[in-house]
Amino acid sequence: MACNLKYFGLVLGLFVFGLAVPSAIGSHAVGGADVKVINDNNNIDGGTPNPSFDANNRQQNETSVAISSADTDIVATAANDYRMVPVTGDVWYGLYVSDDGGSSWFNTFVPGFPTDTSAAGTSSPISGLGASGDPVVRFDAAGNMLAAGIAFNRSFVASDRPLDTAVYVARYNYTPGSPAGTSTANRAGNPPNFTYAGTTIVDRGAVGFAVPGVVGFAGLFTDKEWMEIDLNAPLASPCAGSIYVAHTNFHGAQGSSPIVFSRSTDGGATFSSPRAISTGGSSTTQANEGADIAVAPDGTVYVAYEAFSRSTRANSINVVKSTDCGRHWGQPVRLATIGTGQAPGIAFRTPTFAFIAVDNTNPNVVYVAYQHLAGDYDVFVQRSTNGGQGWGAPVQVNTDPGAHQQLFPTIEVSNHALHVAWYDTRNSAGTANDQVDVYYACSNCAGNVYPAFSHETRVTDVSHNGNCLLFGGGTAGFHGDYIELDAAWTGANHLVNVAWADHRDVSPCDLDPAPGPPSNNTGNRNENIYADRLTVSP
Ligand SMILES: [Ca+2]
Ligand SMILES: [Ca+2]
Ligand SMILES: [Ca+2]
Ligand SMILES: [Ca+2]
Repeated sequence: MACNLKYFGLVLGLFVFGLAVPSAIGSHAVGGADVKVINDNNNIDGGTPNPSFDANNRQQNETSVAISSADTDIVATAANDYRMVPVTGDVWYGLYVSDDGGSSWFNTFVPGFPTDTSAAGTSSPISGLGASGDPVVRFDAAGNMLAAGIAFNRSFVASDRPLDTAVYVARYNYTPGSPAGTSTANRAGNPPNFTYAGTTIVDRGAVGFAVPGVVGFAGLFTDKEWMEIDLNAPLASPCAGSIYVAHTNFHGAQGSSPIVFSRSTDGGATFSSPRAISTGGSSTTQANEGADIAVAPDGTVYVAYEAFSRSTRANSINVVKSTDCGRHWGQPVRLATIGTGQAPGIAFRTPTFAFIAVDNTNPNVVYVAYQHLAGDYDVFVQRSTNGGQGWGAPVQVNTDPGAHQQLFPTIEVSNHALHVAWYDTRNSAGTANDQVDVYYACSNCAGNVYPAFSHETRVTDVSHNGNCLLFGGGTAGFHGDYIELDAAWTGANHLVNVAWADHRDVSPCDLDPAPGPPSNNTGNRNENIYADRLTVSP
């Protein structure tokens, strides 16, 4: 996201554990041609942008992905979308929906963007806020779509905007057969098969990014939520249908930053008051970020997050657990001490988040993924087989013949198989790390049993230069802070949908850190979202 609050904890920690070695077994995962998700203008000046059309060829990054549990042909992704910057001056929440498994994509926005004068827009509780992003998209068991994000005002303005930072969830009812709506610069059309049904504030604060005399920012900034929905049948989980949101509340640039948790038991109409879940136990830390949620097949809720200490400079990955639908939480369990910091050779920031998934066949088998810096970054997974109390040794998922960067892991489980994808600079020349690809591997698939992982599959058809300076007027790199995959089991194979930010359409790629060139409409800021669907054998 465009704010710079997510990675205060850029310190080096100790790395004390041994590593298992991935195995290499024959082909098992087959990707398709990369599909361009963004409806842009192929680097031609195309006039007026709107939620359906990136006419000015601007940036999109930071992807979430979900496959509908009602119909695996329906896939959603979402991103920070800068297409309206020439009109509104800031980023908004781009929502992209496919009804053919990811072969084609409808583009729209969550309502409420600054020029949205529709009834849906003006009645939204985030109407009046200048920016929105940090997208997460999910489907409930009936196929309804939920879109979680943050919204805020970037500049310090006081009395006219009493609410200027929020975590929210927008709901789209599944309406099979309903046509795609029409978007203009003043309204966002409905995705095909969905009908927008309102937005609810989960948490709110007030923040000033440029308060006189204050370093960093003042106030409460509600940052980077993640969302999961309990998709279990009512007989399997007492919490079936619950919607869970976890996010980080930054209290000033130097204050505490607990992970807080909220739940909805009415389909997103209302949420419980957010409560801190990350500050207990003997290894308590007041500074946390990067939370992810997983729901077990019995309804147990797990949250993983990164903790960092301003006094000891140690960063760690931690997990907390609730067995009563998020009402009460156990003490945090620390499973890894990690190295963090800016990835060498990479111009975009590389913050560390934690990611968690639960085996759908066993509620006590839990996986956590993270990136660890020891000279270069690699992607690691750890597993618990006793409900998160004890954790096995870290397993390095990626091979790394050239000591390049492996970053931004994303994990999910389908039918006992663990799927992992990440950004990878292994195809850069020599010691450079400028060429970015997406790679994929799995465990408990294709004859591999954890801790063995499959051979790695290159998802991207072409590499892209991740170091293009697309932000700050041509002075700064930014590539989003995460990517995501989702997986579904068909009865014969796993379907794995991945989406990522990509610079292949950026022309020319600005590598000069001096200011400029100014943004044009013909491609020098044309970062886009691309996606692929892999078919993976059991
Ligand atoms: Ca591909
Ligand atoms: Ca590496
Ligand atoms: Ca420049
Ligand atoms: Ca674009």
